[in-house]
Amino acid sequence: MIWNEEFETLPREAIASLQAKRLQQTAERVYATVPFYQKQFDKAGFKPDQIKSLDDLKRIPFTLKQDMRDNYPYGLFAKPLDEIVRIHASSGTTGKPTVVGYTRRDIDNWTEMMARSFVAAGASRGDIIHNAYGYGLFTGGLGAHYGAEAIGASVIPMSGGNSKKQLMIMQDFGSTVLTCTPSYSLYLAEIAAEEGIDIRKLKLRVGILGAEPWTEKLRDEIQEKVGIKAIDIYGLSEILGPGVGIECIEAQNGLHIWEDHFIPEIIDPNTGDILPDGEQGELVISTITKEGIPMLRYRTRDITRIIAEPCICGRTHRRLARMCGRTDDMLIIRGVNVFPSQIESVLMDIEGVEPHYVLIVNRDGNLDTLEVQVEVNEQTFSDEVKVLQSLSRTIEKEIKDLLGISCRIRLVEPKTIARSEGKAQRVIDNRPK
Ligand code: DLL
Repeated sequence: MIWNEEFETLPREAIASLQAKRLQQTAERVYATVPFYQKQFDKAGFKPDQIKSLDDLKRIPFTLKQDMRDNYPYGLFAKPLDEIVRIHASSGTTGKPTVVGYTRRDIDNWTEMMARSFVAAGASRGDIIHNAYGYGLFTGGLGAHYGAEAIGASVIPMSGGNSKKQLMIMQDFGSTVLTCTPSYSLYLAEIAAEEGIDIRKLKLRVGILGAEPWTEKLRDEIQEKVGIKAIDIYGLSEILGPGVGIECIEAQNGLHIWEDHFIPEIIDPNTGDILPDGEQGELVISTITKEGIPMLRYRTRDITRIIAEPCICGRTHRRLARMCGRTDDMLIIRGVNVFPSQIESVLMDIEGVEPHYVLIVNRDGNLDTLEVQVEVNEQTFSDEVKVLQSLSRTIEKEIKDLLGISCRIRLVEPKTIARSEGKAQRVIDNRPK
């Protein structure tokens, strides 16, 4: 099923010409209304009316998270506040949040994109959507909520937290679709088991999971433990919130990015050079319909690649491969680049190991050290020391083989690593900045 047949299956040439037209309109608008963009264009030495084709996009300078911080809170808004009907913010790890504003039309477009996303993930009218993304400044809760209503499904606005109650509602109300972070879906499965509920036997059919990096292996684990089809959904507040891209249930391979609203590019994060389709690098997104806070060439810091090949589902919008992490989550350990997702893949391949881990980085003298704390299941934990030692050695060796770095493995008891109701924290970096 496709929500908006006309736009989701537009021929590629039609997408390109729509993008060029909308890009030019956006550039004209931000030049006229946002001093930051005016300066950016002037610095680059050209005027928005010189944007004639998509090829001219590369002349526009990048916009960075720092630019949002420098213009806190409303400096990048392209509309006066009396046209802004909603404000969201992302907390960020340091300092002030990043603030975004939506006009009425922005909310309508977001709702449309989330409606497309739900349908792509196999949801429809008649579904009972259990929305456990947080409601509040975070975009997940309300973003998913509006889209779910738009397709005519019944939404349960659970928000995060209170996991036992979540399970009771799920059971009693007959929830069929779960929306939350991948890590929280596993946590719910764990609480269900403690409560003596077989979560696999509930009516849940699909999970629309995102807001944090996860691996293909974790997907297998979730599908198995929660008994659902797990669909990856991507988004970020600076650009929209959830629904920038989603996997279709037919292929479960790559996230269609709604190209009538966004233009994706992949760049080399070190040089800023644009990379061809298929090559991995940092995702840069330009919004071409947003009114409240349009973003031109926003550097997302998310690492992915563009899949340009047509998809079996019939949608013509290109796909982004599963995000493999963020440039700022990449750990450099003794000169080696390490993404937490690489370690996750290793761990998930090993028998007896649970999908709960944390990476702890320290500096010992001049040397970076990495400790991988990972939970093992009950049975393994009660095994003899010999067995545990051998398991540690296996993990250490697999990581060394894959990444070329030595690390210390600490196997911990089940349920000792902190669970999260939202985004999981997988890295603790204690090195001096
Ligand atoms: O996480 C929006 C969202 C809500 C997306 C619900 C999906 C579902 P922020 O809090 O601004 O917005 O965080 C955005 O989260 O730049 C990525 O680094 C990460 N992220 C989001 N979705 C995925 C995903 C929401 N599917 C940041 N895979 C982004 C990997 C993801 N990382």
